[in-house]
Amino acid sequence: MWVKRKRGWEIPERESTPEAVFHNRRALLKAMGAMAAAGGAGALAAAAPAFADADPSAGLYPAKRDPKYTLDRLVTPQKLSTTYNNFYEFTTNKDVYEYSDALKIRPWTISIDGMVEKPFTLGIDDLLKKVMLEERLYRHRCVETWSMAVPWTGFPLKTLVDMAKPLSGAKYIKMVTFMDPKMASGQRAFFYPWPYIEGMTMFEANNDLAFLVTGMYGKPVPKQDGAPLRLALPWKYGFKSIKSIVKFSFTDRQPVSFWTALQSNEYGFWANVNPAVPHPRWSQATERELGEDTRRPTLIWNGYGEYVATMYDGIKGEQLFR
Ligand SMILES: Nc1nc2c(c(=O)[nH]1)N[C@H]1C(S)=C(S)[C@@H](COP(=O)(O)O)O[C@H]1N2
Ligand SMILES: [Mo]
Repeated sequence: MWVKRKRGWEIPERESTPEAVFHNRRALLKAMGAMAAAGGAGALAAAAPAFADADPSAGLYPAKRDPKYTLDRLVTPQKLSTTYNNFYEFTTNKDVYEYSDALKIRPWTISIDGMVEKPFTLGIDDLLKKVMLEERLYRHRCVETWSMAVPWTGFPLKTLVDMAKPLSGAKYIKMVTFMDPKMASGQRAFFYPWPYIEGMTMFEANNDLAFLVTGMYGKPVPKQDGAPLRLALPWKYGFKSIKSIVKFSFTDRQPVSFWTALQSNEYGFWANVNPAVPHPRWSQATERELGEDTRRPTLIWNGYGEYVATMYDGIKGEQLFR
C-alpha cells in the first residue's frame, strides 16, 4: 500500500489535538448542558465525521496531554493510521476498516481473574469512570517494519493492576481479545490459534510506559485500531499491543501468545525492538513510517531505552528481541 502524505496532514506534534478544537468541543458540550448521551454523540459525530459512531464515551475526549511523552517525528496523519491496520480477526489485509464495523463495542465486559484477591468483571463505561484519561504521543513499530506515531488516549496499565489487587505469586498478565467468529470473519480461519492472546511480566505491566488505550486523536479509539480497549507497549513490536481486550488473567506461568503459538521461532515472548536482531525472514534495521517515502533507522527499544532497558538487566540466556 502506498499513500502520499498530503500537505494539510503535516501537523507538528504539539498541534495534533489543537487547543482550538479542545476548547470548541468543550464549549459545544457545555452549551448542550446536561445533554442526552445520544444527542452528545451526534453533535460530536457532526464535528468529527471520521468517528461518526454513537459511542457513549465520546464526551470524555479529548483528554489532557501528558507532556512527558514526546516524539522525534511528526504525528502520523489520522487518515493513515486508521486505514492501514493489523487486526487478523477481521482480515489479514491492511484495509481492516472496511470490515471492522461488525465489531460490537457495547455492551463490553472485561474480566479480571486468576491470581487476584477476588476476581471480578466490569463494563468498559464503568472502567472509564474509575480512571483518569490522558493523552500520550507514542511511536509504534510493527514487526513487519512499518511504523507510526500517534496520540493515544488512555490510562496506565498500572492503574488496572492496582484495581485487580494481584496476589504476590502473580508473575505475568495474560490478556485475551474477544472471541466471536460470527462477528469477526477472520476467527473462522481454523489454522489460527484464536482467540488472540498476549502476555507480559508484572514488572513490565507496572512500567510507566505500559498504557491501556481507549482513544486516539482526541476521540474514542476506532474499531479498526482496537476499540474499546487496547494496549500500547511502545518499546516492543506492535503485535504485543493486543486489541479489543476482554480479559486480564494474573498468573505465575508465562503466557503463550497468539503469534508464539503460531510461529514460535519467529515471534517470542519478549519481542523488544532491536534493529540489530533481524527477523528470521527480514532485517529490522530500518522502518517505513506511514506516509513517508524514505526509510528511517529503527532505534533499540524503539527509542524508549531510558524507560525500559534496566528492566531486562537481570535476564540472561533469553531471546529478548524476537
Ligand atoms: N486482537 C488483535 N490485536 C492485535 C493484532 C491483531 O491482529 N489482533 N495485530 C497486532 C499488530 S501485528 C499490530 S502492528 C498492531 C496494529 O495496531 P494498529 O492497527 O492500531 O496500527 O496491533 C496488534 N494487536
Ligand atoms: Mo505488527
